Amino acid sequence: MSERRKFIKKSLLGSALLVPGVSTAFAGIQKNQLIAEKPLILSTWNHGLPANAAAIAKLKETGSILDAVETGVKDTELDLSNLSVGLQGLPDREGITTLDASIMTGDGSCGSVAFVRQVKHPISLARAVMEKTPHVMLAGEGARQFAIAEGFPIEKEELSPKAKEAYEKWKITSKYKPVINIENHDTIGMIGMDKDGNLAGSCTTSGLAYKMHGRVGDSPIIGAGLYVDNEVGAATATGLGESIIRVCGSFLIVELMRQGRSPQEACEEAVKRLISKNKNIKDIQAGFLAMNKEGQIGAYAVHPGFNFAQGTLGSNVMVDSKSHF
Ligand code: SD4
Repeated sequence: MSERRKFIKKSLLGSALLVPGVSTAFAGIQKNQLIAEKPLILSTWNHGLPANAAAIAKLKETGSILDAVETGVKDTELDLSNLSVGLQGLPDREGITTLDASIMTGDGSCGSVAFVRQVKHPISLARAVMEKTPHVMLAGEGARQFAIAEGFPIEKEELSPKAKEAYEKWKITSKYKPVINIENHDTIGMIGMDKDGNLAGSCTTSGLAYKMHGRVGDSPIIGAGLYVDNEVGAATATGLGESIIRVCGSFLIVELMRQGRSPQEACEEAVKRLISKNKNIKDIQAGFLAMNKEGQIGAYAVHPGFNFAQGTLGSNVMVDSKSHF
């Protein structure tokens, strides 16, 4: 691409980014055209805006993209209004909130925790698994024991007032049916690149509301909810975890980018694959978010309603994703 075309594309994007907090129409930007500046942080859904801001502040402070993606999603883990992330999230069928999280850097280092209880920052526990154990994933009571050994505070096990109220209501019928963009809409997946092109990502969730006790979604599964490779790019996922695991969604996107697809094309192909492998697609929402090493961005979902926050040093805006239906 000529330098002039690159400049025009950057300018177009720049003008979209000048209005903080204003949603831009991603649909208007052609495939392959979205080139953002570095550093770049992308994260899923509206809570991505404050999360991106926390990530960017951390990046400015330490210069570490790993620190940035950990700190960014910690903000969401503490957000009491978010009922799909952190200990305030909606519980499983038994009334117990269990958390899943993963973290990864572009050199292949990764860590995750699944089905963990009483830990306020599962993302930091996932980072500790990555940095302090020979393993990639710890689950359930073992993950909690590791948290205790590492000095993480263990929280009292009680539902937040909002979650308790919702759970009591749910118990009246006790029916579980994932509802598009209502129940499945709040996980945070964050991917970021520093000014030198080093990548990292994080993903954290309380999973699906009223899931079976022991259910683990895509978010802590490296390759499903998150995948990062410094040679290519990064991807993360949100939505019905079972549908995402079936196609190894985030890994699939990174591999498609490795073969030359743009992040947008890769996200669209992954959604197509997901649709082909899942029955009752009208009841399933899933969305993917990706970037490549050049700073090109992709986002695509099964149904309308998915959005993401795009942050750079100078701006932080919401962008609407396109969808298959
Ligand atoms: C899960 N993928 O546990 C998560 C849920 C989610 O936005 O993404 N909600 O299946």
